[in-house]
Amino acid sequence: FLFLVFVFFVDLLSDKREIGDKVVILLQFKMDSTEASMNEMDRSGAKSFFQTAPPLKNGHLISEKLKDFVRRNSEGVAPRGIVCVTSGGTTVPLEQRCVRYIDNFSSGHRGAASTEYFVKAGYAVIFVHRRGSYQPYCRYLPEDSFLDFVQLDEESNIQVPDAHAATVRKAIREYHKAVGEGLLLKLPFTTIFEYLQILQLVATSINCFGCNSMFYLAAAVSDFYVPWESMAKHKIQSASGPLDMRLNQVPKTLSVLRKEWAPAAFCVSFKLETDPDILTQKADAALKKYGMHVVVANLLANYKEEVVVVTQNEKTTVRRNSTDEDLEKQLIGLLTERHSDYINQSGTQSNCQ
Ligand code: PAZ
Repeated sequence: FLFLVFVFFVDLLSDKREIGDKVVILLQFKMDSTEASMNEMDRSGAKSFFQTAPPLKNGHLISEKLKDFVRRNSEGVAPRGIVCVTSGGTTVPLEQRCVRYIDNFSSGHRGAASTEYFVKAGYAVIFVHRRGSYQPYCRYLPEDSFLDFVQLDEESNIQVPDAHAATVRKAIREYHKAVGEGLLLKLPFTTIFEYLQILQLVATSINCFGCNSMFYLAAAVSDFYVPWESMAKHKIQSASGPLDMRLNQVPKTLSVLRKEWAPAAFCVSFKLETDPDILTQKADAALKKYGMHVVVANLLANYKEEVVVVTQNEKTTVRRNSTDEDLEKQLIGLLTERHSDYINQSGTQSNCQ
């Protein structure tokens, strides 16, 4: 009888384990297939987005500029770090001959300030920015007219008033140094169509830098758009009454960037929210979903004062110490450290010849 109970017990255990294994395998399969189908959806979504987007007007020129910039910064013995900083908001045109558009909140100040600190840290920077947004080294523009910074003397020579002299001198010096040393390439965009096509060109151009490349994606990118082929050709008329419009979802190109365009690059994306209760959970989700190395989480209410740097292992709050200081100084300090750790752990090398 005891022997029979023992046999039954062993049988039960092995069954359980088998059932357990089956469940694990099943769950694992479900996760893999969901992830795979999501990646496939992102990939095919991106493909059809690019196929139907109006082609870049100056795509050839941008490619040439990128080629030149990559060549210049990959010469020399020690590999230089290269970073693509995206900055400002993308627009979604509602008409092909665009009179109206949907915009995204971003002045471009964060991207402009960050670019300065990346250059200071020795990086070559590709500054992909919204036309008319804040620019590195002259962040006091465009809000303040440059005419406030100059005056004419008795002989009509242009002078900078003493009150602004130190700021302007520093800006001129640092800007010309960055440009003179070939460390800054500026590429402007306005629409979501331009932005994503430029991002793809940049990513595939700097892929040869391997782990020495970084993406710092601070731009506020549209989530919804009107596909070009279904967009009104001319100005939408108001006489026909209220406007009903269906917006498609913009494909999630972050995972395509990570997996296909620049798989060895160190990727930092930003997450802006208005509800503090969901901020870090959304950042965690973006980290996993798109395979980002870092997500910088910020709230609309205080994004100039504080951000949370989220990685797989840490959540570090970065606060600016005073209103005279840029938060980006500390933020870029932290990110360049994390990038160095990544380079040390990663095996990939620059291969731009
Ligand atoms: O450009 P800016 O300095 O006015 O603002 C920066 C920011 C808030 C747009 C940026 O920190 C950010 O969160 N970008 C990502 C926005 C998004 O989640 O789409």
